[in-house]
Amino acid sequence: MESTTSYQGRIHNKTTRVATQYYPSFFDQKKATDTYVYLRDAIPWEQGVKSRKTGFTRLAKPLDPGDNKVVDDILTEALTKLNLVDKYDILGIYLNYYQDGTHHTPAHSHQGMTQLIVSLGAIRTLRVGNKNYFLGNGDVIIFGSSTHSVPPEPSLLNTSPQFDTTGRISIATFMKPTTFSPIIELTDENLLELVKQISLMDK
Ligand SMILES: O=C(O)CCC(=O)C(=O)O
Ligand SMILES: [Fe+2]
Repeated sequence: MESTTSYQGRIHNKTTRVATQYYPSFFDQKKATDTYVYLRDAIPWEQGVKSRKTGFTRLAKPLDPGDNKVVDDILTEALTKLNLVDKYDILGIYLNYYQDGTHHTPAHSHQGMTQLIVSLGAIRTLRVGNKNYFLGNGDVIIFGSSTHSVPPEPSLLNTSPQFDTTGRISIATFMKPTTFSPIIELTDENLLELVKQISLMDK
């Protein structure tokens, strides 16, 4: 039993470790600002997840792929430019709306997920593990199952040099690697396996 557990642990660590990749100004300012304004005004925002400690945290809206064309298009553009379209499936989308510096996201993690975040509007700190990223209008970041948070910034007035707002909207995207990867590393072993499968199909 014990060996099974540690074996699974090894596989788990191997498949879920994702290095954090930060892309400042991934989207141009006009596109980022237009998307912020559209989402701010068009989304029927709900009270986000409540924290046991602080109560209200932020406004939010869970979406599935296909629910909102603007969100789908911006995510497709990000995944296409990063050459990740074939590598990940989007399992869910969570929009967060921080209207001012009191709105925040407590520390949490998503086990086994890769998270891609598009940040729109005011600059806010995203803490991933023990590193701080100052996400601005149009930035994109990708990270794995590390603990992360958006701490309150009570002194926030207008931190966006390009954009007059204290509000921030994040498009948080939960992804898993596709089970079928078109990139198969050809080794002697899997070549042999492939030949066996093909000869079985012939029968
Ligand atoms: O707003 C952010 O950048 C983070 C949001 C987040 O972690 C989440 O929705 O799971
Ligand atoms: Fe998260």
